[in-house]
Amino acid sequence: MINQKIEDALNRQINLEQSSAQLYLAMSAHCEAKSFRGFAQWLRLQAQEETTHALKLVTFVLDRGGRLDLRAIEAPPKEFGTITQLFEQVLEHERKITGTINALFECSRQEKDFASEITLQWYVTEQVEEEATAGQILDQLRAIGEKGGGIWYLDSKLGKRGAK
Ligand code: OFO
Repeated sequence: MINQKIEDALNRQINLEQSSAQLYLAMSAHCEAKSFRGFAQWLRLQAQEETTHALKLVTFVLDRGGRLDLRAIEAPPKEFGTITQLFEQVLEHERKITGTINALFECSRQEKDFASEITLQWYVTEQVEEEATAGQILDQLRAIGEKGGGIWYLDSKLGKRGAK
């Protein structure tokens, strides 16, 4: 069984993961429209990963006898500025998600819901990787700038990302 407070919090996180997928898909389309197909591919895979994050939580809620409470997904922005500005938004978004995951982890600890705590450990670790990766891409973009050939090299490098 799962208590109501944890069930509600997990359902909110499921919605956030799906909003993340929506956001990254919109960002991917933005890059594609500027012919940056590598960044677009990287973000599309990121969107797929976010859907996987949502589905893992869906399975967990249902396995615990909880009720899935799906809500409307917030529409993402249509404009993201330059590629560097876009990745600033990726990093900012991941930091926000880290905050919600940490709050959820703390809540399961307070409620002595050990199964949730163990499941959420994976998300805590994943957020370290997500922030580090977004931060590295942003550092590289800031170092090479957007005017020379460096950005096209980075674009082709990120386009080689494979699905996890
Ligand atoms: Fe981008 O991370 Fe999900 O949880």
